[in-house]
Amino acid sequence: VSTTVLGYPRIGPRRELKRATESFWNGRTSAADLQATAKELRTNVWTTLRDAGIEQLPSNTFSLYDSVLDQAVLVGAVPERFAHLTDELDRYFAMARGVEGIAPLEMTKWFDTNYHYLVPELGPETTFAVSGRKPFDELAEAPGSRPVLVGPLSFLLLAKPDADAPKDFRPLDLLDRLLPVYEDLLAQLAQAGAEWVQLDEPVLAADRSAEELAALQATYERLAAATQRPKLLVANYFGPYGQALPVLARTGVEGLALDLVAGAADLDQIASAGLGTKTIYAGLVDGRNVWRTNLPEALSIAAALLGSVGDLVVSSSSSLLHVPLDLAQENALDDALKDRLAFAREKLDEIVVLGRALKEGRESVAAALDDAETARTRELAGSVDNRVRARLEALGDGTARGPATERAAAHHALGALPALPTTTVGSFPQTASIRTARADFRAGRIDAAAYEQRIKAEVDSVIALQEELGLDVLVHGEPERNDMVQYFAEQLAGFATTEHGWVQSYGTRYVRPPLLYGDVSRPKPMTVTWATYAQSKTAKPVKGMLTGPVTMLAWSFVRSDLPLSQAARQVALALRDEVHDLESAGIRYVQVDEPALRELLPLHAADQAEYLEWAVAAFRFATSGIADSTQIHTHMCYSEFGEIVDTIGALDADVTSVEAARSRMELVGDLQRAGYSRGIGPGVYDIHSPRVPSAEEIEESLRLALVAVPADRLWVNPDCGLKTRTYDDIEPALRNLVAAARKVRQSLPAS
Ligand code: THG
Ligand code: ZN
Repeated sequence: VSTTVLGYPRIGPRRELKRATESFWNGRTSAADLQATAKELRTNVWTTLRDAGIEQLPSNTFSLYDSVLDQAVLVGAVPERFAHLTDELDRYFAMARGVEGIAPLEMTKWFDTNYHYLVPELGPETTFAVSGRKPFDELAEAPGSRPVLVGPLSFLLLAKPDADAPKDFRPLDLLDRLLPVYEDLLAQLAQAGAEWVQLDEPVLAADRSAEELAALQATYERLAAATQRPKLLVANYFGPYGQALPVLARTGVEGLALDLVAGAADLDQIASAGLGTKTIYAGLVDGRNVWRTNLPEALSIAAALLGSVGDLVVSSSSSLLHVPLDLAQENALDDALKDRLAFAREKLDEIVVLGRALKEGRESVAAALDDAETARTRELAGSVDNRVRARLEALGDGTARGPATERAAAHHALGALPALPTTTVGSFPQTASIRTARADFRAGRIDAAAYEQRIKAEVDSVIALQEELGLDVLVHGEPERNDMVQYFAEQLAGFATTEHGWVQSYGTRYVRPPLLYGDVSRPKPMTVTWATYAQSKTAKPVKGMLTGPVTMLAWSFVRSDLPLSQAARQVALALRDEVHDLESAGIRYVQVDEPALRELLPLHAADQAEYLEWAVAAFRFATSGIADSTQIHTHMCYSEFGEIVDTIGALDADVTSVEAARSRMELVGDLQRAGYSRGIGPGVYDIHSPRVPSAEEIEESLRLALVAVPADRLWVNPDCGLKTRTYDDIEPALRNLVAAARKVRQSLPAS
């Protein structure tokens, strides 16, 4: 019996990696400075793990940007357009972020987490060869450690065909070309002294075809047959192995890591899977959530496993990358809540306790087990709020609105809008002066009144700009919000927020997910003051802006003692009250964004219908109980709509704005074919690019959209919020957007 983790946060206790990387990008520091900080951060991690008593250290879990990108570079999968960049580090960051005239690799969600990876681009021309020294250098820095690589199957299945690949090309076709490079890597790592290598294969947590399972078997039979290699640990996480477990059991790999939190279903097949000679890395401590482990229960599971496996290593369920670093840094959290939490550092202690209990007997750690049990059962103020539960009960289903046609008629009767109304998705640029004001306020350099004045001045100018541009439905611009989820969590009971609980989202961008620990309620209105202030400055209608229940959950750490569906209903109730209050205050348009609706979609197709049912119900619960004439808008910002086209209709919003610019309005037709019959605002330009679209391009997009959707349902808007842009980009772009809408409007047949 031994102890390990599958990976550890690399960002540093005070986001040192972010600062070092961004200052290198800005040219303020050198590559050597960045590498020195990186090395120091790695050393600190290994020291922390060792000092905590973790026996097997992972290496190569550090990354300057992303581990999938690291793996692409390591096997030489560098697309042609970057080949002329000779400096390794410059090329690496060019692949991550692009450079003048060269687009970066695409970035996409890492399974159902809030982490994003860079998508390798492969084609029939791609050749592979071990390149660079990263895992070898880290192994030299941490002798005796276990290098972690993305496994060959996951690498190929997470990649996409490059732009020149023929239609029938699939990255998996390259398996036979890739495996010799892994054999080479294994040989070199063995030579460098690695006893074990960890090959991450999280794609096994999703549904896999028979062909893919056959590829899995072939891959690991072949790698296991290599003459010179370390012992192989295959690590799947975020779900059970399912059918992949017996497949791998038959190969010669020495170790398998199991996620016994998200993949506890595998426990049923461990005894029969033929693991009697394998080392099982038991992922008993949750790598994805922040609650203390139920140690007595974890210990029983581990003890039961001992009989059916060759050896046992107590581990985290996944890399700890997805949780904040250290609870000890949090000074403002309530003690009783803190007592329930374990961040990455505290999870190490849990793993060590479990390891000791297995080696030296339960009695050796009796005090720690008792303490965990007491903390778990001690009452936590606010975790049950009977008023919330009674209100939910009394409201029942509560998702009904009037028929959509009547709502459209009621709204039309207000006569407020022209055909093809123009609007924006909500946020306006967060200027340096807003950020300064927020920082000054936090640091106590300005008081609440002065801060409010600054924000009001910003709203004034955002409203004035929209009036001058001639937009039809205005927004207040959200200057008071940093991160939307953080903003609402700070105001809702049942949520707590952290000071330093940063988690990497992508590259140098991090988020601080709030902690949803108790029943959720809204002590007072959250957005009404800003919405009505903005409305008081204009005769045009102002749209209220809220974040939907599913997104609030997806981007928070959610309590584990209540089903997600019920937590979602509680958040939805608070939002429903907010929508009602906005309506009472005269706000006739309320947008409830669900950018993360697809993010929580279960990895297994069989679980998806149930999820979508409660997710849709929560959204509808939040947006009903209001007048027919009040318009509900929603916004979603990702391009892979395939799986959820039907869901967009089921949300029953009056208007949905979506990303469509990059796919040339194809989505409009897709939605129409799926029977979607409400208002639609296909984003007419891509805000993620600083390029200003011409009025002619936007006009062409609108005409394309009008082929699929009647004019009385078409809205005109950019494809996402404008928070990350500058006024220099957005002013001319919005001017062209309004001009294009007017032009198309004039050419419509009179109704
Ligand atoms: N909020 C939250 N989660 C998210 C997003 C979000 N997950 C998906 C997607 N959007 C990720 N995108 C980003 C984009 C920008 C930043 C983080 C995630 C970002 N972060 C600031 C930084 O790292 O400097 C810190 C922001 C802050 O002060 O809160 O810029 O929008 N929850
Ligand atoms: Zn968006």
